[in-house]
Amino acid sequence: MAANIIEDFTQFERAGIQASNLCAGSVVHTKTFLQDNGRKAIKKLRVVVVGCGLGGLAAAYALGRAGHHITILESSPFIGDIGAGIQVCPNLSRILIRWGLGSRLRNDTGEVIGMSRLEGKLDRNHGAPWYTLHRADLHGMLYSIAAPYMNLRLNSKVVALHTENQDRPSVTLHTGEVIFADLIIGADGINSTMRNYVIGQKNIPLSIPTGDVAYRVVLPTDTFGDDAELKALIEEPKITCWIGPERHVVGYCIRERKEYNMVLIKPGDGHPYSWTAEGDPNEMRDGFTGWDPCLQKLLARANEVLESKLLICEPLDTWIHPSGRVVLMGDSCHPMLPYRAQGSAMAIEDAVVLGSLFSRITHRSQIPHLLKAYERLRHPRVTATQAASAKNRDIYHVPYGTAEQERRDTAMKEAMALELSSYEEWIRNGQREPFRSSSVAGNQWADAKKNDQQFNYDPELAVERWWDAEGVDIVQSKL
Ligand SMILES: Cc1cc2nc3c(=O)[nH]c(=O)nc-3n(C[C@H](O)[C@H](O)[C@H](O)COP(=O)(O)OP(=O)(O)OC[C@H]3O[C@@H](n4cnc5c(N)ncnc54)[C@H](O)[C@@H]3O)c2cc1C
Ligand SMILES: *[C@@H]1O[C@H](CO)[C@@H](O)[C@H](O)[C@H]1NC(C)=O
Ligand SMILES: *[C@@H]1O[C@H](CO)[C@@H](O)[C@H](O)[C@H]1NC(C)=O
Ligand SMILES: *[C@H]1O[C@H](CO)[C@@H](O)[C@H](O)[C@H]1NC(C)=O
Repeated sequence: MAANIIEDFTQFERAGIQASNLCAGSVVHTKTFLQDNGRKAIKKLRVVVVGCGLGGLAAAYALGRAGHHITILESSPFIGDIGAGIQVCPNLSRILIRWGLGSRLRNDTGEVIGMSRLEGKLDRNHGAPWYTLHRADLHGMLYSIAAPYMNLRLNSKVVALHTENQDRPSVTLHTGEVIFADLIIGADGINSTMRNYVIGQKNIPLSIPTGDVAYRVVLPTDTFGDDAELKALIEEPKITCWIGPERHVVGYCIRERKEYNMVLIKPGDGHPYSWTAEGDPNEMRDGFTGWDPCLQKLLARANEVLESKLLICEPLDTWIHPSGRVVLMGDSCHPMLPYRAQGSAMAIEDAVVLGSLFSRITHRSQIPHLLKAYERLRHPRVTATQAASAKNRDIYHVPYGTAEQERRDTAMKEAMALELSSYEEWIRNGQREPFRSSSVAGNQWADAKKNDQQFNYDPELAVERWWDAEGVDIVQSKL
């Protein structure tokens, strides 16, 4: 199977256009590769991107390729090896492959997930594989493609936004330096400064706590020694999920299986807004006593853990500053609970849509209209994804010994059986399973309709549709 995937995706990259046609019977996208067609904007803008995270880098690449002049302002003094594992779902891997990162995802750092339920099937149905990798490695890949298009300024913390002069908004750095632009993009993550300015200083809606804390652990797999149970976790590519009342754990390999990454979620407090704060390994272990002995063995090996408080906000009414020249993307405007592995995908999709829209600009007066289109195209999808992520929390965390638990477990087993049988069917026929909206409520991952919605969305195609329907007129009438 693995060999097939690799072959398919070499072909996928080479074939370039019509990538999704590789998956027989899947939604066929004929107009892919819009960015790769190399459309350059007629009006070149000076764009300031605040924040050099995954979303900011993706925006620098997408907008830079479209011909705009990009400056990224990043508060951190260095770009380093921070964070832990991250999942790259089909919708995101499709974008990254399109951006020429397929071979690096494959042979450098990415770990194709071939769990029987996902292997082949996702690949076929959604036209792109599922990877797990270290956030720093994904960041490094995006950096390498964005570098030619951007002026990155580290140690540049943005402390204020000014929009008095509507055509020339500016940001002020901690040093007092003022930087002007035609368009400013807030990609400054969950503890966003730009958000305060865009939606109004007083209103910080991120204060809804979920009551959960997340721990992140990365274990070198050479510490697994000869333990057969632990080695089984890493022998085949897979994502393992342990679920129980009010808590769950997700584990998978990264970095050519040299590291095993785990995210553990339980009730608790944790450090708000931080990806780097350390937690107490014993406190973490205490939350999982009596669980699967295999998990206990893993946790016993954890000397260092990262800890953060899980936060979510109500969907913001708007992501656009009233001036129409400043906009938010990624975690700054739609942080995700990590229950459906979509935070990075949503940020990078935002970037694709911005890049594709702004490759069509012919006059500066069109900026507010294109930002409105961006919001209209992205807001419903992102809001639905936030809700699906939150729903997984309810499904995973039901109390033991309740009717709810029984229902969930039965549903999950049925879903698993269904998945396995349709997988076998697919192998037999070499075809996509018939589209089926699963009646199974237990496992959103096994719900064909939900997976289709989540993973078949193509942000460039969404822009193309909008452009054909109304974009052309709006933009032309503003000439
Ligand atoms: C250090 C770090 C580690 C992470 N680790 C993980 C992980 O292990 N697993 C996971 O699922 N997600 C992790 N995330 C979050 C994940 O990257 C995001 O959820 C997702 O990719 C959305 O990306 P984003 O670009 O919107 O925000 P982020 O990736 O969070 O990037 C925001 C960037 O803006 C910078 N910034 C913030 N404020 C300012 C300011 N005022 N001026 C200038 N720059 C500013 C930050 O330093 C950061 O580089 C991490 C984020 C960070 C910053
Ligand atoms: C992939 O691996 C091969 C062999 O190790 C190496 O030569 C090549 O440079 C790698 N490709 C990328 C894009 O990293
Ligand atoms: C969040 O941002 C504020 C303002 O820049 C800063 O004072 C605070 O330390 C940040 N919090 C974290 C956890 O980084
Ligand atoms: C990626 O997954 C998210 C989450 O479901 C979904 O909303 C999005 O449409 C997907 N993107 C693609 C390109 O499939």
